[in-house]
Amino acid sequence: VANRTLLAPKNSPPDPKWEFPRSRLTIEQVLGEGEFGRVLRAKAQDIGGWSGQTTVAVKTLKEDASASELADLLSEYQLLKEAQHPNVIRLLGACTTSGGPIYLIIEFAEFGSLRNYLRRSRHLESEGRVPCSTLLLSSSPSNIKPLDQQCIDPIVNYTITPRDILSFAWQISKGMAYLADIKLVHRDLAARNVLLAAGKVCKISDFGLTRDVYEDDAYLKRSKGRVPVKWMAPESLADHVYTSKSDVWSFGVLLWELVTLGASPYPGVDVHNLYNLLKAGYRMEKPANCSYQLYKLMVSCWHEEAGMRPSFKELICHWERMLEDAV
Ligand code: ACK
Repeated sequence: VANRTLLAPKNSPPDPKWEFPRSRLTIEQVLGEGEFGRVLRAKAQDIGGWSGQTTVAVKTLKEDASASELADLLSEYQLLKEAQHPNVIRLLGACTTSGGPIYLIIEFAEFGSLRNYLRRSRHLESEGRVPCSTLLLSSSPSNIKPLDQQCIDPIVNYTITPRDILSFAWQISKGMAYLADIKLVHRDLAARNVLLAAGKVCKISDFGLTRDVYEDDAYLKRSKGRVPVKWMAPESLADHVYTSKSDVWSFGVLLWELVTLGASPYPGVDVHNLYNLLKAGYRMEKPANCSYQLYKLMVSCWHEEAGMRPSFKELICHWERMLEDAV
C-alpha cells in the first residue's frame, strides 16, 4: 500500500498547463534511486509538443519518503516550471492528481549523470580501450586525437577529450548564469546533479534543494538531513548562507570532479574536519593532469570571501577564451 505522503495533496488543484494524464505514461524501468527519491524511465504519449511516444524520465518518491521530501519534490516542480534554458533540465509535465504517486516528467538524458559518465570513461581508459584518453589539459590541443583515432561506437560515446571538459564547464556555467539571473540558488551543484543528454549536452538537474533567493540575496536553510558538505562554501557550512556565489564555490568542486574524471573530492578528509581546514586556508591541490590556468580558475571559485569569487558570467568568458585557444 502506497504511503499517503506520496500521493498528491488533495487541496492543491492540478496545474492545467503541466498536468499530464497518467494513462498516457508507461513506466519502463528504474533508472536509479536516492535515499528518498526514485528516477524511472518511461514512455509518454504526445508530450512536450511531440506526437507519438517519447522516452522521458520520471521523478517520484520512494514509499518511505516523508512530508519534507514530498515538499522538496513539489518545490522542484514549481522551480522547474520557471526554468527554460538549454543547459537546465526541462520539465515536460507532471502527474499530481489523486489516485497515484506524484510524478515529475522531465526530459531524458541518454548518458545519465555526468559523474557516472566521467567514471565510465575512466574505466575505458584503465582498460586501455580508449586511445584518446589522457587529459593533459596543460598541453596543446595536439592531445586531442582526431575522430578517426577514437574507438567506434558505443565506446566512442564515452571518450572524453580535454575539449569536452572545457565544454562541460562552459555549458554548466551558462546554465548556472541563467539560474543566477532568475534568482535561483541551486545549493546542490555537483557532477552527480548534472545530466548528460545526446550530443554531450549538459543539463543542470536536481532542484530538490533549490530555493528562490531572498531580497538580500542570501537564503537561510531549513534544518535538513541531506547536506553535501564537500561541495559547500564555508559560509553555507557555518551560517547556512546560500547565494549564487556559494553555488560558484560548488562549481569549483565540480571542476575538480571534471578534471579527475569523477573522483570524490577531498580524499581522506573527514567531513567533520573540513570546515576548520578550509578556514585555515586549506584547498584541494592541483590534480596532476590539470593546467595551471584551469587550477587558477578552480581556486578562484574557492575564495574565502564570496564577493571575490568570479560570477558565472565571468566564468563563461574564461571558458570561451580557453575553448578558442584549444581549437
Ligand atoms: O548516472 P545515472 O544513470 O543517471 O544514474 C542516475 C539515476 O537516474 C539517479 O538519479 C539517472 N537519471 C536521473 N535523471 C535522469 C534523466 N532525466 N534522464 C536520464 N537519466 C536520469 C541518473
